Amino acid sequence: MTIPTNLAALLWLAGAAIAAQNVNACWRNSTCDRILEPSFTGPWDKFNFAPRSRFVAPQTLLSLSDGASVGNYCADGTIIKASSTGTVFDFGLEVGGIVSFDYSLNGSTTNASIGLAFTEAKDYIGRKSDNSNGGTGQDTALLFALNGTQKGQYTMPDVSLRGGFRYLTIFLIADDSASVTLRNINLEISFQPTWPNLRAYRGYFFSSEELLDKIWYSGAYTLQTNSVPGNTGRANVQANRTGWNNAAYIGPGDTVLLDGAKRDRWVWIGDMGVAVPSAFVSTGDMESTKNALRAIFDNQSADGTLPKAGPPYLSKDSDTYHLWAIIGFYNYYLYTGDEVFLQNYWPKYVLGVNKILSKVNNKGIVNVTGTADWGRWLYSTERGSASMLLYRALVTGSHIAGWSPDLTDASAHKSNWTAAATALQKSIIEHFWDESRGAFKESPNNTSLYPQDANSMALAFEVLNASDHRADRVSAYLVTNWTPLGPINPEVSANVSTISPFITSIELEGHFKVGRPERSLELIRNAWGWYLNNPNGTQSTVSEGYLANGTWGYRGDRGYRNDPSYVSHAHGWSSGPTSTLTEYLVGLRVTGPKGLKWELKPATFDETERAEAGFTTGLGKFSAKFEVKNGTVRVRWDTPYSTEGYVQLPGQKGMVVKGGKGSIVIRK
Ligand SMILES: *[C@@H]1O[C@H](CO)[C@@H](O)[C@H](O)[C@H]1NC(C)=O
Ligand SMILES: *[C@@H]1O[C@H](CO)[C@@H](O)[C@H](O)[C@H]1NC(C)=O
Ligand SMILES: *[C@@H]1O[C@H](CO)[C@@H](O)[C@H](O)[C@H]1NC(C)=O
Ligand SMILES: *[C@@H]1O[C@H](CO)[C@@H](O)[C@H](O)[C@H]1NC(C)=O
Ligand SMILES: *[C@@H]1O[C@H](CO)[C@@H](O)[C@H](O)[C@H]1NC(C)=O
Ligand SMILES: *[C@@H]1O[C@H](CO)[C@@H](O)[C@H](O)[C@H]1NC(C)=O
Ligand SMILES: *[C@@H]1O[C@H](CO)[C@@H](O)[C@H](O)[C@H]1NC(C)=O
Ligand SMILES: *[C@@H]1O[C@H](CO)[C@@H](O)[C@H](O)[C@H]1NC(C)=O
Ligand SMILES: *[C@@H]1O[C@H](CO)[C@@H](O)[C@H](O)[C@H]1NC(C)=O
Ligand SMILES: *[C@@H]1O[C@H](CO)[C@@H](O)[C@H](O)[C@H]1NC(C)=O
Ligand SMILES: *[C@@H]1O[C@H](CO)[C@@H](O)[C@H](O)[C@H]1NC(C)=O
Ligand SMILES: CC(=O)N[C@H]1CO[C@H](CO)[C@@H](O)[C@@H]1O
Repeated sequence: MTIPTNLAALLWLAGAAIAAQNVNACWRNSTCDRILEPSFTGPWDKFNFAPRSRFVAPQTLLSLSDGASVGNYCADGTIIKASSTGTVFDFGLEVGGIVSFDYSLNGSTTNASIGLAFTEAKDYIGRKSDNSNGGTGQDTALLFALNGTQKGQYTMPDVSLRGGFRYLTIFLIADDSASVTLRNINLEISFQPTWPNLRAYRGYFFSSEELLDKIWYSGAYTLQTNSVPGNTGRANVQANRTGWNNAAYIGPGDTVLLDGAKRDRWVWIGDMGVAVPSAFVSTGDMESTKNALRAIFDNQSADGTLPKAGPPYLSKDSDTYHLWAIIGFYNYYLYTGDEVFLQNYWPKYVLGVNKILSKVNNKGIVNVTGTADWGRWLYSTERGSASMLLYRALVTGSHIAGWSPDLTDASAHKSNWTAAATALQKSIIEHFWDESRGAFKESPNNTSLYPQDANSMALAFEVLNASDHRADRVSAYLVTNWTPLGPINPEVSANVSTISPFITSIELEGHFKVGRPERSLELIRNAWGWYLNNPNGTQSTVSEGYLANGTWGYRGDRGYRNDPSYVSHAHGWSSGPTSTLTEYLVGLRVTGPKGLKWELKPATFDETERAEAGFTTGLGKFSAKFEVKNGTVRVRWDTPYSTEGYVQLPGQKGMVVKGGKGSIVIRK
């Protein structure tokens, strides 16, 4: 069929009008980013969860009693009777922000209120919200008293901004005969505040396996929901107050990367360990990361200690989070090459590295004094993960010092940190390695716990490199913890078998690094695939954690008050598949600041027939693709001319290449 020219022009005009309406639809007064279009467009766009507009309406209505769909949402009017328990509005995916609607009351009552309750998981729909406030009181519902008015418009107050939900239950409290008609229910999305086009990703991923594509995009979308205006964090409401308050200051700038969409809505810097690489390869938003790092480094103690979380919390009791902040600093600089940031924060960075180095004891390993951690139970001050993290911090610190020799004392720091890393690596093997078990112990004197965190980090951080015979034993040990839903994490599972997609994200990188990509891919499909396809989840994000029996009660016995509704369903620390599918399955990775140097090392051609990915730095666009056809593999790449790459295909010799386009065809 050919479209008549005038109709085509009309369609084009209509499209342009829609585009024009969305332009500059940033969050309120935030300064709008200038990027309006994605860096890469193609058939993968259909997997991108991000809404086309900052203003979204619900998609379907559900029955509150059984969660069954009762029809599509219609802006013209939904009648809610006081005699019913309420109606559930399903936005179809995780969203967050400020809800508004027009209401019209039918009934003579002078004492009517409209209630709003929000949940991420479908199994908590009802007249109260899932919990987020951090105290012992319930979040309950927002109640809006009509005070005798019959008609009007309602907009949620700013302090009641709801950062993460998929389901909104609305109900009417009034005489049983009354009803209210709601029109134009509208959500103004508050996340990714500086983006005029929420779909303008700087990266992409696309493969022959749809499940992997969807999982990649669920991680990317999670990071968007975690990038928020700096004045929409959770107020430090403790004790037993009910309700919630999301109007606290959490960090500088217009957009800040925090831990979770619903909660805690604070910068938790350990949570950035996985989130930052995933944000870089997908949305490409590094501004939110920079502001999160500022919130931490700006609040460093004079002795060098970094807080584990940003304002308003600012507690300084975690050496492992201190180390994650140092590693996060490196990641930010690696991906952006932001010299201004590096120059400004170098003295604080050095102070931070040397502070934690001073905690190395006479065994040559870290003896933590700030004992708080990611949620695991705490067994010993000599926990292996702290030394693994320090190893990574020292290696990456010496990279920064080597890349930027003009920084104060760069060469002295480089040689000191390199020497310290080498010594630490030896001490780690001496004190944590258990040859009979083929895995690292929790602490030197503990032969009953072989933690997922330290063992995953040993591989991901190359404490053992791929050629070390011990590396494959660690990879094999990690597999012994697997279930069909993911690995049981021993260090958090003292009482309840629990799965941590955060630590499992590090495990993914570990198996890839030691040449067991099939293990990483199986984990991605099982664990993340299970969550994404769970009808009670958001089906659009990655969750903080869950139990091995397939329910939500992550950490119920470890600070979460046995309240499974407190769990976050959109947590950036669980987005490991997003970075690892790009950086290891496709194998395209930045190895020098801003991508001046990069590598292309596809992990395997046996798992997917095709995989491709791209991302963008200040130097331009990077992309790579492999395709297996009839026994032949064709690998292609395209990178900025000013760069230099290292290309190595599985089982082949590597080669240095100049930036630009290139390709290789090999027999499989
Ligand atoms: C936006 O408005 C808020 C509230 O009025 C104010 O605190 C904030 O500083 C403003 N931000 C910018 C970038 O103007
Ligand atoms: C208002 O309620 C009355 C009594 O229940 C009903 O007959 C009438 O149709 C309702 N009107 C509207 C506009 O819903
Ligand atoms: C108004 O309704 C609320 C909730 O049903 C009730 O607690 C309150 O007593 C009522 N007030 C009046 C004046 O009827
Ligand atoms: C979803 O939640 C409902 C209600 O709690 C439960 O009956 C059902 O088994 C859950 N489904 C899955 C797949 O967990
Ligand atoms: C009713 O009064 C409450 C408390 O003053 C206020 O918050 C609310 O906005 C009022 N509702 C309307 C419709 O004016
Ligand atoms: C909340 O805490 C306050 C202060 O400790 C106490 O007086 C009050 O009874 C508590 N309320 C509930 C509902 O527990
Ligand atoms: C760890 O540090 C604490 C506090 O400084 C100290 O009391 C303890 O002896 C140290 N333990 C080891 C094994 O170094
Ligand atoms: C490097 O280590 C040496 C020996 O411990 C020390 O004297 C020197 O101050 C260190 N340099 C820096 C820049 O910290
Ligand atoms: C190991 O030693 C630490 C003190 O250094 C102690 O707290 C811990 O209980 C010991 N663990 C075991 C399993 O003996
Ligand atoms: C899952 O495990 C939790 C914690 O032990 C328990 O409370 C819950 O009842 C279990 N649920 C199912 C469906 O087995
Ligand atoms: C597949 O490869 C074989 C052997 O190289 C060749 O003979 C055959 O023509 C190829 N088939 C297609 C469809 O390209
Ligand atoms: C006490 C202190 O230095 N607070 C700082 C913490 O970090 C934020 C964000 O950078 C600053 O605004 C505060 O001044």
